[in-house]
Amino acid sequence: MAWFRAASGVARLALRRNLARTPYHVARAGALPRFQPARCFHSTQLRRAAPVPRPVPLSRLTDSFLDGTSSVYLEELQRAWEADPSSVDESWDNFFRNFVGQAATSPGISGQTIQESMRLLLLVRAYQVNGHMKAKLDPLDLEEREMSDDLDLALYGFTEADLDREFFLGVWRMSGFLSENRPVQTLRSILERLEQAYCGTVGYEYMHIPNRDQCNWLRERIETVKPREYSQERRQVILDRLTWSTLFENFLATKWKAAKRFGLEGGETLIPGMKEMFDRAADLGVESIVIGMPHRGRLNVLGNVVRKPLRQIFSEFSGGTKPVEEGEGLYTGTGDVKYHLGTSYDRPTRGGKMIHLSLVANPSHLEAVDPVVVGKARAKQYYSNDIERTRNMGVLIHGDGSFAGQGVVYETLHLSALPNYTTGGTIHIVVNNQVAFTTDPKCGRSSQYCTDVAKALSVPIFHVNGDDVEAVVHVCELAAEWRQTFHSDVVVDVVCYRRFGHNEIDEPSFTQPKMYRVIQDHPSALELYEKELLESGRISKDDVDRMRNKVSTILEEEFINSKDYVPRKRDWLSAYWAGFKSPEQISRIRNTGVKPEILKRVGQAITTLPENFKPHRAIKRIFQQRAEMIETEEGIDWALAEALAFATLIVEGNHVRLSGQDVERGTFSHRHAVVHDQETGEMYCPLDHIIINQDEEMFTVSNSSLSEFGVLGFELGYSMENPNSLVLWEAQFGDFANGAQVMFDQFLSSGEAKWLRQTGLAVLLPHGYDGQGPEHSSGRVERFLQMSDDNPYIIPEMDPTLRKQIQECNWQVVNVTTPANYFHVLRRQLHRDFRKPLIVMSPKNLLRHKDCKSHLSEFDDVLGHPGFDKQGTRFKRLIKDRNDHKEIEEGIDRLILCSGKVYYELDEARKNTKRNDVAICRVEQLCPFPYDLIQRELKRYPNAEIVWCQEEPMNMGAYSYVNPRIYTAMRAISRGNIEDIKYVGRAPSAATATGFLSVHVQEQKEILHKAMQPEPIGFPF
Ligand SMILES: Cc1ncc(C[n+]2csc(CCOP(=O)(O)OP(=O)(O)O)c2C)c(N)n1
Ligand SMILES: [Mg+2]
Repeated sequence: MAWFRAASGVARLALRRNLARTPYHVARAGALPRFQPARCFHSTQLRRAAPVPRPVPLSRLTDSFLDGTSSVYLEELQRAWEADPSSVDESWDNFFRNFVGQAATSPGISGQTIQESMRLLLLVRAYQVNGHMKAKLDPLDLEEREMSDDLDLALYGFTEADLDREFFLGVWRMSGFLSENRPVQTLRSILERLEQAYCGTVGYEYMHIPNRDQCNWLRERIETVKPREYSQERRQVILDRLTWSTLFENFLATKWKAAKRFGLEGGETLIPGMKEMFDRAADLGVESIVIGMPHRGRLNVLGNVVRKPLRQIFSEFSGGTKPVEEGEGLYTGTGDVKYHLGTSYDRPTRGGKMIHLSLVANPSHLEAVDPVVVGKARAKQYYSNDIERTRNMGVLIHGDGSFAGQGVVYETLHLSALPNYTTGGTIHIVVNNQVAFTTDPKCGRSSQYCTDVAKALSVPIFHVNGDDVEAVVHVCELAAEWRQTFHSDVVVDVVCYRRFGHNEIDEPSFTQPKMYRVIQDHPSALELYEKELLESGRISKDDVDRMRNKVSTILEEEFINSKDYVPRKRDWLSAYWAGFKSPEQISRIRNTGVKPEILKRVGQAITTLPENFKPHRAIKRIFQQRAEMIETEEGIDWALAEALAFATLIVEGNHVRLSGQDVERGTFSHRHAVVHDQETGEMYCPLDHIIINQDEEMFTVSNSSLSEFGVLGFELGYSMENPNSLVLWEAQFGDFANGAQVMFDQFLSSGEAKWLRQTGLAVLLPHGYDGQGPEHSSGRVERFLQMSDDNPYIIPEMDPTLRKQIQECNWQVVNVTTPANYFHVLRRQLHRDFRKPLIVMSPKNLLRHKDCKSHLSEFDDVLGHPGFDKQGTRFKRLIKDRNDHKEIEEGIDRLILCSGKVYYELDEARKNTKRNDVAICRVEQLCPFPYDLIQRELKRYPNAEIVWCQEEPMNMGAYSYVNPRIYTAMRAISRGNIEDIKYVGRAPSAATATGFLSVHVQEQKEILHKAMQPEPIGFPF
């Protein structure tokens, strides 16, 4: 086999050099005219002089090519083969059969030089790498791109005169073209094969994938001997699906001429492509697909792929009707435009299986739904025990502009292979209509393809001409096969066009006149396919007409039925959510205390490390201290309280998942949810060992990639799948959450109102002023409060048994100050019959604060214990003053209302100043506002000056939120007016905090000083 080795060694070297060249589009920029339609592979005009080859006839090849002894070996092998062809390896059999047999009669081969052999290999390789550059991808044929001269024969020293010479390509250990048993071919036929495989209506990009098996797998499918051929039956199905796709848009266009629908015209082959992809995926074991997509063609996908009833789509198109009253519990929310709505259906596949499809609702913000879909797919895998990740998958549809432009695309792609985020591959389909609103690709991206961002992953990208429906179907199927085989992402780039404007009332010729002149006369993909099938006699005109008539008739019927369509009660909660309450149905408030024996038992589990485990010395001490806290029941700190909340939820059968940057250890080195053996590096997660045979993923804590948008979106999607889970995302520092602002604005704060979907996602945002500068102090609580939808001037029903305040509010914002209260607020997320997002301004220095400790009795449900209120042990929305004040305390001169860690500083200052006439109450739940408890405290201190104290500047923090609400509470009990609410805190500021520690210290001192000053505080401060 030395011949093989030697030859492939030389070739590898040459290839590596070839591949290492600077990318042509960079290296050659400026050297060539900008748009050179260099599509001519038969060119005899050499653009660049090729090095003159020094011919060495193959027949004379001896030791210079084969190493020393191998020529002898070859002769022996040949003799053996002549005696018995089966006595040698199959590849040698091929070699001798083709090469030796013909050598005598074929002057072409005998003249083949080593250099030519090498160059031929390079040529084949060049097609594999760059063939896509020459593929006929643009249906409009307007595409102007630089052609790689790698595909120019002249570069390899060949001329037209060589085209009919026969060449021996070799039998290589590589799938596809180079492995075939037909090594002797004319150069013309070699080129034809390469052109057919790589330069047709599909352009394959896969040579950036380093995995040899994966490349071989693709080559086997790309470099096939026979061109792709669908059966008559398949063609009928494809035509039928394309007819549905096309006539659906036509129908909408005629019925609602001026309505925005972001039609798919120009990209109609997406529908047959998707359907065939799903059918193929179902054949290969996929049972459920989560789909995310933007506006373009969404209605078509809803109707034709997901099979949302057409009458419902048409009814919504006509303005829709709000669901009719059907007894208690009807909640319609604020609704959303038709092209944002999600839905889910079970639909049969061509192969006779059923597949569950859910299209996730999404906002206008392009690509924001990407991580949500992936997170939801991952959750489906967890709940269905889909260990191989082959039964549930995510499919994302993108626009060309947004795929290239939006950073969240990259953030999502980069989750794809992370152990705690992978879904075994997302299939991406880009509806590449070569324009984004009014912007041309050349102004919208710096890369050659809109899909180039995906090359950051080692995944294949299939570019396909959207006018060739069979090619679209082919690559869609191939994508499904790839995903099911290699469990990784894959991209299908459907190069199409947009027949009309960005929406139906836009005029595209204002900005793309040339393109639209061509589009005007361009036949639809359906017309092209019908023509092709008619001309080849594969289908009759009658069949075509029958198909069109059938579709038109059904569309008409559904349109008529849409007029009487009455939406059903609610289309929102999937199977897992049965019994969960809408904001209009009362959910009983439950206690969150836990039996003491359970607390003890789980407490021991989470503080015990395996016997032979060797943790870091400091960690060992921390675990010892935690064990003591459980043992003595005293001094439970933040991290242990959190672990107790997680552990008790797990004992109750819930799934707990915490993700974010560095959450395993904790940014502030406080959590240590995963401990590392200092000798072996082994990891141990105590919370994985709460119950016997605990499922590995039941508790998941995972450091994430350094992405806020992507990871928060992922967790949001994850949380929406099943209510029996506490899903948490923690920001490194609270302010970094603004990198995920779209998630807060468009999903978390408004998703239930717009789309009737609930989530109990908890978001932990480290917050607090401790002199770390402007970027690590504030979690920007004001932003979350500003987005809260509770009315500042109306006190809702506050009776404990009738209270729906939280249900009616869009989310909860808390700033908790005790470990026990943190424990209860986390547990409360699941101990209710509805789900609501929870924003927690979480502490930093309270993690180790000497006074920020709780007694175990505050966690339990024992009557008479300190946590036990009138109703039992629950999260305290407000913590009254530490002093054991009676129902009325007339001697208190000042009531300070505050939230968060400033409480401890105020308390300290009160002690230092001996201001026993000052009461300090902690508003632990800012939103929705605890009117009842505020009023209780106002009544308790009838003579007190009312002060809101915060560390944040006046234009930040909770001040703007609480001010009108405190006033509303006061007004309801006839207690003063808005000017009676005094402000103590930092002055308005552009930056959240000073960068100078000394200034911080001074400011903090002043706040405390003012809060305790003996003289009354002026208005407003
Ligand atoms: C994040 C974001 N920025 C801007 C917009 C406004 N906008 C809506 S559609 C669109 C063009 C999208 O182009 P492309 O992704 O190519 O999709 P197409 O409409 O061509 O299908 C723009 C800029 C948006 N919806 N979302
Ligand atoms: Mg576009």
